[in-house]
Amino acid sequence: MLTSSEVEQYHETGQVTAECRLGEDVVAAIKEKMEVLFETRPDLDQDYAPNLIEMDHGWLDYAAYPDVLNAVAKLIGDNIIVTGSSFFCKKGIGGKATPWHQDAYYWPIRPLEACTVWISIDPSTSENGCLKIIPGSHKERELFSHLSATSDENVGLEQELSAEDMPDAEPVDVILEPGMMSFHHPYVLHGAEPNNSGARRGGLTFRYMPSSSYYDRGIEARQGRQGVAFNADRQLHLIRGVDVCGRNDIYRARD
Ligand SMILES: O=C(O)CCC(=O)C(=O)O
Repeated sequence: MLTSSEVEQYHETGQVTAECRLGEDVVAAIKEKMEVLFETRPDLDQDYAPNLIEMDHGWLDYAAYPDVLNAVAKLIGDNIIVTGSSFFCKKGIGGKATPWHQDAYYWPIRPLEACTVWISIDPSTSENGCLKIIPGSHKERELFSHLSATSDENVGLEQELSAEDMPDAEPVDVILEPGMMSFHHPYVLHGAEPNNSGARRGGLTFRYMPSSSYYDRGIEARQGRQGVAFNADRQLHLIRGVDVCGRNDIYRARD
C-alpha cells in the first residue's frame, strides 16, 4: 500500500520508494524462482530477461501480490492489466548499463497511463548500478527523442535518449534493500550505470496499465518494424477489476 504522501511524491517526481516492503520469505521465494530460471535457461540474458509471465504463469502470483497490487491501484486505479514482466539482474562483473530512456517511448498504450514496480531482490546501491531517475522529467508528459542504442555494454533496450535531450538536472539514485519496492511513471527518464562492483543487483519489474486504456498491438507491430522491441506473444492479464475499455486482447488460457 502507498500512503497519500507517497502517492503525492510519485506524481511530483515520477518515482516513489514505498515504506511498505515485501517480507523476507517472499523475497527468498522470488530469488529461488529466479535462480532456478537462470539455471534452467542459460540462454537468457540475466541483465535483462523479459516475458517472465509468458514463460511461467507462476510469476503472476507476484504481479498480483496484495502489497504490490494495492500500491499500483493507488497510482492507476482498481481495474488493472499487467502488460510486462522482467528481471534486470545485473551481474556483479560485466553487468550492463541501462541507457537513459522513457518507458512511454516503448509502450503502445493509449491513452498512455501505466506504471512500473521495481522490486529489489539484492541490495541495490550507487556502487552496483542502482536505478537512477531524473525527478520531474515526467511532468510535461513530453516524449524526448530516442536513438538506436548500439552499444553491447547496454542491456537489450533498443532505444536510448539522444544526448542533447538529456535535461540539465542531477539524477537521483534509487537505493533499495531486498524487498523494497520502487514505483516509476512511464514518462520519467531513468537508466542505470554498469555493474562491476562484485555484487549482483537483481530487480524484478512488472508493468501495469489501467484497463481503461487500450493496448494497441497494431502500434506495437509498427513500432517493431521501426526497431522497437516487439513481442507478438505478449500476454495481457487482467489481474484486478474489469476490462473497462472492452477492446483489450486479454489473455485467456486455451483448453
Ligand atoms: O534496472 C534497470 O537497470 C533498469 C530498469 C528499467 O529501465 C525499468 O524498470 O523500466
